[in-house]
Amino acid sequence: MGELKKFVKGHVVVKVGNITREDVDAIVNAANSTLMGGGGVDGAIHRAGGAEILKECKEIRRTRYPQGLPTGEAVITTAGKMAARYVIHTVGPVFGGGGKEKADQLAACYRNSLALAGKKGLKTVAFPAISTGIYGYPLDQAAQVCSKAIQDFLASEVTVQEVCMVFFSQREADLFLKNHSFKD
Ligand code: AR6
Repeated sequence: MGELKKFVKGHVVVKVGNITREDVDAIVNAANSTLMGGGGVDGAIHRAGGAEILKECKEIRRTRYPQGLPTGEAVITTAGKMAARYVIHTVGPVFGGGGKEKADQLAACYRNSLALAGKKGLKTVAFPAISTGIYGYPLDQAAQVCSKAIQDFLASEVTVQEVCMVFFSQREADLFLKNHSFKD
């Protein structure tokens, strides 16, 4: 399973795969505010990367976010044993009833994760479909929000060269490809 389609002059790649295997500068984790791990892609990332990730997350909690990482924010740790160099942890919104606030928070996850990558000088970043699993954000709606956030970011920043959207299944990738709002 591999690359399906490119957007934004080749700077965005949509693929099917397991994000823990992506050989990029940073993979993004759909975390929760505790940063202590969980199910879904969060659990997979902590398992694949090993204990070093949790150790750094605990330090981030202790020194910067004793109350937990707020929704929409992002922090960075090692990727431990994975091929990627870093994990960027972001907290997506719980969809609940939806609404503009949830869409703004989801866009902030992508924008703040990419800004952090840019600040670190990272060129390649891979995202899972944040909030669309356990947090219940419908993927068709999330596709519109995240593609706009990524395209807007790339229009104003030059460090990040490649953004991968990695879907766990072909069905999810197809739904994304039907609903994204990339303009080129
Ligand atoms: N590679 C790529 N995508 C994956 C992988 C993987 N290895 N595993 C799952 N997905 P979710 P959320 C997809 O539930 O909705 C955790 O407990 C999955 O198919 O992982 O943001 C956290 O600790 C879906 O499309 O994240 C939080 O408590 C997408 O990743 C909560 O879940 C996101 O699904 C966050 O929920």
